[in-house]
Amino acid sequence: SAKLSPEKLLCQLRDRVNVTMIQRSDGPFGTSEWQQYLPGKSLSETVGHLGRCAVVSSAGSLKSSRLGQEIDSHDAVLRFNGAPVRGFQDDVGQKTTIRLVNSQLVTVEEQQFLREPLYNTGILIVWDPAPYHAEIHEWYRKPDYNFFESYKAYRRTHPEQPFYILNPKMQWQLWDILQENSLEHIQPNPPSSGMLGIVLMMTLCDQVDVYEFLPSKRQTDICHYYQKFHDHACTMGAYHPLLFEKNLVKHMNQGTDEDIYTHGKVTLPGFQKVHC
Ligand code: NCC
Repeated sequence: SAKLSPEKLLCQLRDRVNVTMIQRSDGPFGTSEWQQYLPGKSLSETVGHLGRCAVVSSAGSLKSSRLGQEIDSHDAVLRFNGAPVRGFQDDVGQKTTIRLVNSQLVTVEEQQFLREPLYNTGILIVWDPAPYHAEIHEWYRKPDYNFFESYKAYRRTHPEQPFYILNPKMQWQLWDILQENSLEHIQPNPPSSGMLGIVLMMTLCDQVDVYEFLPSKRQTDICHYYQKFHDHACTMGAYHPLLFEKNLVKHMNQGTDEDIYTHGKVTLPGFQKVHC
């Protein structure tokens, strides 16, 4: 159902989605208080140039996949929210280079977030479902979840660990492209952490292998590989426009359908490798 050719779509994503982290120069974050909390180095300075990267969805279909070694063979691995590695290495690997978490987790599950060692590995990035194309001051006054105090508390206890705040304009630039390339009207909710993470890694890496975002032959109603909870909506979407995200990613896949079926694997080029 996508309207643009895969090549044009990649160019649109590269040219219109500005993946940036909140910096000192961003309006309300220019205070001397925020200076102490925001990381001094930019994300690209922190990670450097990355070759092959893996994005690991949290889907139940990762269970018994035995993809761990393949995932760990990448230069960098992105994981989401509370997705664990301990006890699941055979299926999901053990390397965590970046962990993308939503503001709900940082706020509602604050005590776990501040205490669990799971979060102490790699670079953390938090994102918040800001209102559609809201101006940064407006968002700062009224974030979806007020995670700022929890962010500061985490930074005080882990000052050496890089921890960024995703600039929320990115998610709506991405949503606009999702909408333009879908025949149906999409609910105005931001893309899932999974889709945001895929585009984030396309800005940092030469190649991005995404695991179990498009479900393999192991597709299941079990929501997460680390829980017993069943919910069809985890894979197909309810709040997030997941089905549209998955169609878009399928359209840009440079790997084979066989790789999707056996490994749940999609291969996307990094934006630096895209010629427009
Ligand atoms: O479930 P969640 O996502 O943490 O999963 C991370 C990303 O993996 C992809 N996924 C997951 C399960 C599945 N069966 N298929 C998939 O493709 C999706 O791309 C998903 O984004 C989120 O996007 O942040 C989300 O977060 C959870 C929850 O807030 C966190 O896990 C923290 O506890 C949301 N669940 C609830 O609010 C109950 C979920 O809707 C979206």
